[in-house]
Amino acid sequence: MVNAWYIDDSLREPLDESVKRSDRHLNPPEYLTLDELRRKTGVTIETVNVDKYDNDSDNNNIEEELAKHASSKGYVYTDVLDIHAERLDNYSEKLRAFYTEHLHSDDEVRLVLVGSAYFDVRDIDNRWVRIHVRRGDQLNLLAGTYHRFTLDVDNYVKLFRLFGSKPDWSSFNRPADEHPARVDYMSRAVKGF
Ligand code: KMT
Ligand code: NI
Repeated sequence: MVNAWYIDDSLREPLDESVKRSDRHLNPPEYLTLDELRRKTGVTIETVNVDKYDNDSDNNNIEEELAKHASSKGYVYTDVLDIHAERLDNYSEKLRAFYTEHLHSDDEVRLVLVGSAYFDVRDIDNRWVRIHVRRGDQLNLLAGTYHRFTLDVDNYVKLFRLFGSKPDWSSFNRPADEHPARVDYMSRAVKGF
């Protein structure tokens, strides 16, 4: 089950790594239900039974099985991102870019295979919402959503990435208010998504 909450944004960036990766709750904590999360940010969460894909009869690996499943749902490209210091090239640089507030022209869809992490998204009132995702959680983030990503204190996540069209790896750092995806996102936001 995914938890989402408003974070205490009173501390100025750049933050110590330990603060950045903490839950950063308000006092008292202010959680959002999944319905509030959708209405305030456009983010939806699906739960995928990843264990099912781990134990398939053809002895294919989980990534192949998930890719087949994704293709049946209309995704045209998938890959795996293993966010581990020794296995991911340019690890620190990538983490720095992921934590820089940005948006994309396409939806960002991420399924957690192993570990856990935080996705922070801006809500319609420009407040940061922190979403804690774990194995089996699939986060669907609309094109044009301002967001950022960080590992949590457990320091490891393996993500399955799903793309509805040919991957476009560009990120547009904030401010990108004139970006067509942002303009479109804002017009959906006023209608409550
Ligand atoms: C991105 O665009 O890749 C991100 O926002 C980082 C989260 S997925 C590693
Ligand atoms: Ni992104």
